[in-house]
Amino acid sequence: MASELKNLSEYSQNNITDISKKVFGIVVAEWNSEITEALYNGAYNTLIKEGAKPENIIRKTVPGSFELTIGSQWLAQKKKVDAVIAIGCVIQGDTKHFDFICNAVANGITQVSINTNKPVIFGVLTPNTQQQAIDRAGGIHGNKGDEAAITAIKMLGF
Ligand code: DLZ
Repeated sequence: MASELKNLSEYSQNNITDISKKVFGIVVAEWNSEITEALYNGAYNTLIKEGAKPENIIRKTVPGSFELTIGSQWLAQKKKVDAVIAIGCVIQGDTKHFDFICNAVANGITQVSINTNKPVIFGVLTPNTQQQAIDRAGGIHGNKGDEAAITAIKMLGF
């Protein structure tokens, strides 16, 4: 059971929440865009598959993962938005940038979620290598964008 919960990409809906009237914000970081676009496509397609309307999915793009916090806040503050998904990919490098960015976005979107009282989902990959990112953006470990979308839906059914 625990291992099943490690990967929601195979998740198939039979329990939930009608999301046909729910509005989703997705904020996407441009850094490592080949990865973040794959994550975005996974999240978008999963929301559509589960019943969201295309016109109810609002996408915004920010330069890097560090900016996901303010991007999430701008979306979450919109009255009509029910949940936000923050998508980024921070790859470990030789400097401390990785730690600063990862900590900032994890803490930042947590604060946005608490302050706006809306789910803000952490769809940020923090791999050691590009290959680990590819493996999680539609590769052998599924697509974490799908999982972020399912997490948002589950939170709306809370
Ligand atoms: C500067 C930087 C670096 C080194 N690496 C990444 C990364 O791997 N992933 C990512 O999303 N963004 C990175 N950035 C950019 C920062 O998130 C941010 O956009 C800049 O520091 C400007 O605030």
